[in-house]
Amino acid sequence: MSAANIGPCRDNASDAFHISPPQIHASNPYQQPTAYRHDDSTADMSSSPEAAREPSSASAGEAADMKLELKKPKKKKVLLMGKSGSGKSSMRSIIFSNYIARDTRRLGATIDIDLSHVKFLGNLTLNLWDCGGQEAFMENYLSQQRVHVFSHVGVLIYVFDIESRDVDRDLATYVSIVSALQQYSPTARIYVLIHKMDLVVPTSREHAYDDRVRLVRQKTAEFAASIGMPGDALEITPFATSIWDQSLYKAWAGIIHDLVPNLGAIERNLADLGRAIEAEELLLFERTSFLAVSSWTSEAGQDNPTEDRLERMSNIMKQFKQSISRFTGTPRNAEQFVCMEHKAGTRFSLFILKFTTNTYLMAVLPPGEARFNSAMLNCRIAIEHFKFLDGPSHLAPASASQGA
Ligand SMILES: Nc1nc2c(ncn2[C@@H]2O[C@H](COP(=O)(O)OP(=O)(O)O)[C@@H](O)[C@H]2O)c(=O)[nH]1
Ligand SMILES: [Mg+2]
Repeated sequence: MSAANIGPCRDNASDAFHISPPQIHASNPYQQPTAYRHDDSTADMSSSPEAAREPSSASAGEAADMKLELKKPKKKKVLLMGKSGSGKSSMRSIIFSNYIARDTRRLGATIDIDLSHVKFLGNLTLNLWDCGGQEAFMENYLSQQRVHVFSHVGVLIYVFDIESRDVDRDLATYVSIVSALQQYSPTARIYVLIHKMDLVVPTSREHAYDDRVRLVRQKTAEFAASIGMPGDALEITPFATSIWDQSLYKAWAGIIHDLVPNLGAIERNLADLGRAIEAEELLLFERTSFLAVSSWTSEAGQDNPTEDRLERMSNIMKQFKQSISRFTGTPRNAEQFVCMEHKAGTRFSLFILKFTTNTYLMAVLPPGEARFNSAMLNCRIAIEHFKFLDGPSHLAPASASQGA
């Protein structure tokens, strides 16, 4: 595990992971538990004088909008398309079903459309349409099933195999798919994954990726022009991916990040918590996929030179969950640990805590036992205020307790 990449560079003392049962520290030598204030007006506010002193960062109108947004469960239809064998089912299985990369070799070809519903946080459900990419299926989606497949789409994820021999044909199919999408779901976002990048020699990767993205952009612009749209009207978001490294997590976390309905509220609350516990970084992971939903970094934390540490962490934790599953016999999607602590001597410390029903929280802290204990205690206190992440039903108890 390369956890040494997390946190600022300090010396290399005792790096050892250990899993601990949940502990509540009765005494807190560092500071009094900061009564953590959550700025959603729908939740029971802290009654501390500190919380009363500080004005809410969101205006009243903003809070009302957020309240409305939190109550609205969101369903998103996600089309996963691309040629057969390009790696669609592999990535879906790794991200959402906790497969490891080498297990995907045993996946059979997808016949027609494989539908799955993934509950992602409390009020976001992804309806994933993994569309088998054999030509006969593709023709069918574009003709008989056109309305059924391309209506009400929130996101299209189109996967290109970088090693494909027939690039022109791939691009022609892609344009037909984009055309159908434009007809029935013109507001859908388009993500393009240039996949299996591990198969390209490292020195040529950047060039191969740039070249393929340029071609995809060119075809997209040509299509837009052909239907009388301005050349840049159809935006695509490209990612280079491989199931063999953390690039897959970067792409999917990016996609999910754009879909999470109450991101503004999550980010504000995470920043408040980060400042309260004097953390260098906070990461909020979704429980089963371990995708980073949101993060906050302090000024000192921004000096961290490891730019891909979020997705590295997702990858490390997924591998770790795999190992626990293998050695303990627990199911892959089970909740396998409650708290993990890592103290890297005088460099940094971190913990990963089971947070709300759907999330884990990772806090990276400057070294120091007292600071660590205090932060852990404060994060446990904050759980109550983050329950809004679990969806609309979790707003009720807080409001009810006010009336009780
Ligand atoms: N080298 C490499 N192989 C991959 C990658 N992703 C998927 N594969 C392999 O490609 C094959 C086809 O994958 P699959 O997910 O069934 O493709 P699909 O038809 O698009 O669903 C499987 O043997 C996977 O192990 C990748 O990133 N790199
Ligand atoms: Mg498949």
